[in-house]
Amino acid sequence: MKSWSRAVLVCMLVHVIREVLSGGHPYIVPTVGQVWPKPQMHVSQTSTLSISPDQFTFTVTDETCPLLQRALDRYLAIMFPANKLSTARHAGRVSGKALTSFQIRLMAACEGAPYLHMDEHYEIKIDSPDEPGVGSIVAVSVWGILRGLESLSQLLIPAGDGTYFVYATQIMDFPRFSHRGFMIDTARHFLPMNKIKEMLDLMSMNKYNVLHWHIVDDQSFPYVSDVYPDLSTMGAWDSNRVYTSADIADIVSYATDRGIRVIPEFDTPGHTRSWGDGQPDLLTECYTNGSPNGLYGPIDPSKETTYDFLKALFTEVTSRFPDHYLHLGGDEVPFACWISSPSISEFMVQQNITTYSGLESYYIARLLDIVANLPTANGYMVWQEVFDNNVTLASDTVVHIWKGSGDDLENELSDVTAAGFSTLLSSCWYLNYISYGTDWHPYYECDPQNFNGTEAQKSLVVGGEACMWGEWVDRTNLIARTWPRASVVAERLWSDASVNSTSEAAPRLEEMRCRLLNRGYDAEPLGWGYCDADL
Ligand code: CP6
Repeated sequence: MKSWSRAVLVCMLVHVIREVLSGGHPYIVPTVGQVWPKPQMHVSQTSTLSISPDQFTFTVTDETCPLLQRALDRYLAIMFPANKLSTARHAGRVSGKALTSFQIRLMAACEGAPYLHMDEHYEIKIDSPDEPGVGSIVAVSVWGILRGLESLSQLLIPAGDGTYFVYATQIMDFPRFSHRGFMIDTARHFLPMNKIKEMLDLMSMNKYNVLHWHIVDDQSFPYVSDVYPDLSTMGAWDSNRVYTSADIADIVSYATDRGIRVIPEFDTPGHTRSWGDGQPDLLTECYTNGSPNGLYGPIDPSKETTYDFLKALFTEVTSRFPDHYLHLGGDEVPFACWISSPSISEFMVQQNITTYSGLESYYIARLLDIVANLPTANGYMVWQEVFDNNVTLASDTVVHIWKGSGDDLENELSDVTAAGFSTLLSSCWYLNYISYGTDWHPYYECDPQNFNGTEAQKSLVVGGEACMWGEWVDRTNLIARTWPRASVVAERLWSDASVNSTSEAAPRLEEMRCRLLNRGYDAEPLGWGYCDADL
């Protein structure tokens, strides 16, 4: 503790000196060697060890885990980038004894795919009193090892001469929430495969563990279906802007290697305009003055063929996306077209359905029944409207909250969890909204467990998702608009609830942003300043 407080004092002194030297243009000075998101416990000593890339090796207790072997190769390249001498401000530092061997201790059998509530605990010890001169990561699961490797990579500080140094360190870490998601939208604009992979790389660097892939919507249908090929031949922007089954397998395996689940969203019955091009009888025909007006509304819930179609489509979808969960959407269903349709009115009379939200519920209930009974025994996530409309939901359903703020939001969290459902928060993390100046403080200050409820209710909050809706976002601005703003959400979802001070986080976030830049990603600046890789 004594050495720790000395380190803080030194930091403060450096800060003051820099402010004076910068002639009245103070900026937030990045920290050095801090881990983002902040670990549950991180103690470092003032003593350092030196690392020479050509003498550094990982030794592994479990040689039978290919996913782990691939992760080690990946992290060696991240930790020691070839041909890249840092212009580090830490150059010339005298390092201590050499750290040459780093032990990776996986304590249980290697798992093949990530899942909700997987174990992500890990411990890092570097030159600890009980093991002097040695470095290790210990975890029960390979997912914990992955998180530990990311943290380790962030501890290395370039010495400027091609070697690195690291403080003697102990970290004990685990996530606060088990669903830490990021939503991409490939319907408003197509996103090329390499951008999605770049997002997955950045997500793993921020310990995100779910890619929510809002793959289709009103504007385009880039998912290539073998059972209904016309959906994409007619509904995609064009034949190049599609995701084949091979593309999906590629994304899923790339994500799996990084401990990231892939949850596709096929949003119905609204948001389906593009589905209608390739599946002519699927959508409701809208009427004006008693005759069809050429426009189409939500999926037509009155036709049996609709449900046959959904069963075949979702059988295929769940065979391509191995995660237990599928996102079924269910948001923003407009009623005007249903109201205009004589055949819908007739169907409602027959079925004794008296309201349009009742009709929506009828559709969703049938969809949920289909999905729950697929060969893959799937679970599902839905947007909050489905819960708000009192649709009967399976007990493992995750209700995704995207609307509201203040009391409305707190009441929704409280109602959903009181009903016994797991829930996920996005309302405060719509990163597609931008504004001039610092905008990350509200993201950092939004806490998914900030509502009136019992401990049991709070524990039903499985996490949250930052969303990047794609109306004004394509491959040109996706990365910079997302990062480092999504890093802020990542820390809220990983670190302890008490880690909530924006002023304490700011210098660490600057370091994280510089780190992402150093690693070759175009993360946007947080304010004025400079950093190694901005030349
Ligand atoms: N698309 C779909 C959208 C949105 C939603 N669903 C959306 C709504 C409001 C805002 C941003 C996005 N574009 N399918 C709502 C979940 Cl502000």
